[in-house]
Amino acid sequence: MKASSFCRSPGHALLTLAATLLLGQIPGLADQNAPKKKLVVGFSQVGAESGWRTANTESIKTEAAKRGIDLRFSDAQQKEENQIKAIRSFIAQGVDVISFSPVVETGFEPVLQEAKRAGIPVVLSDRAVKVSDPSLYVCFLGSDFIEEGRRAGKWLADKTGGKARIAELVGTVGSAPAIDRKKGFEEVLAQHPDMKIIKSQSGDFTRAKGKEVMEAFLKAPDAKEITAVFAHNDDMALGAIQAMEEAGLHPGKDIIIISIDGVRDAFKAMAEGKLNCSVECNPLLGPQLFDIIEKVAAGQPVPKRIVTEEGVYDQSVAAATLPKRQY
Ligand code: GYE
Repeated sequence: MKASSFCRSPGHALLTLAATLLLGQIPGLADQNAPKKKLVVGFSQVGAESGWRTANTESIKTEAAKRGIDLRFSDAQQKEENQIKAIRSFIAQGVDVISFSPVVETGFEPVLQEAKRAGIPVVLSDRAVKVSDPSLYVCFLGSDFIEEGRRAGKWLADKTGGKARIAELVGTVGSAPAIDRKKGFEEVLAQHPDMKIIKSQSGDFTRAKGKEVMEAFLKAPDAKEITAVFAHNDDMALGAIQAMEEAGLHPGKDIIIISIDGVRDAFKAMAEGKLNCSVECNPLLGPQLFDIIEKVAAGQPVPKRIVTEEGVYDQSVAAATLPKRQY
């Protein structure tokens, strides 16, 4: 039978047309064969300052690709103004969801209001913002940085019997992890009168600046008093280790070093006896982040805060754990 023989009369043709229009009203029937619209997500990343960040970026990009998401990725090079520009451009592009890892906690309120006015939901990844209106973002996925600071403090108190003169390498000034890790660490110190921070300076979460700051600490007249280093991330600790070695010291022995993140290079340094402990901060947020983003895009409810699960590793387990480490 020829295809044309289906529409023999004008009446039949009208009926066919009506049926087609009707089916078009029933969701899921008419567009079954139409290509699914890709979810468009704008993501503004902090930068590429550390091993943690590299692993985090990789996790986000891989997961987006796996799910067929159109990811518009932008690197802010650790500058808040670059992030604000990126978010504005995502709004102009009309993306479905915006996600970002804020360099610092404050200053994002106006641009978040713009996103809200444009009806684009925002999901925070890794770091938090301080805003007066919590409806400016739908969900914050990330670690409990205060708890990480506490874990570092407790480990150091145990290791040193509650006696330490500490040099602190602080993360990016004004960032959630720097503020909260210091807070948690100092909470523990408050219970140990013989544990004191005698030096504290920002190394901006990078290896190069961690090294620079440690060099300056080691040149100070009271350098010999330092018995421990608390670095807010592994990269700064690894920089500090270089500085100590260049100054003829034995990192991990002459000075006890504890840091946060638990990246592969930290495990290597622990296995070599140079770093004493690393508190875990999991960067592999991609799968959880896109679970949240897909729910948000589908209009489903998500919790306001999702905390990632993490542990503490020291030299006693470093060599055994290293081969299994994903980042
Ligand atoms: O610890 C550090 C990175 O925000 C948790 O940022 C993150 C921190 C991480 O530069 O290495």
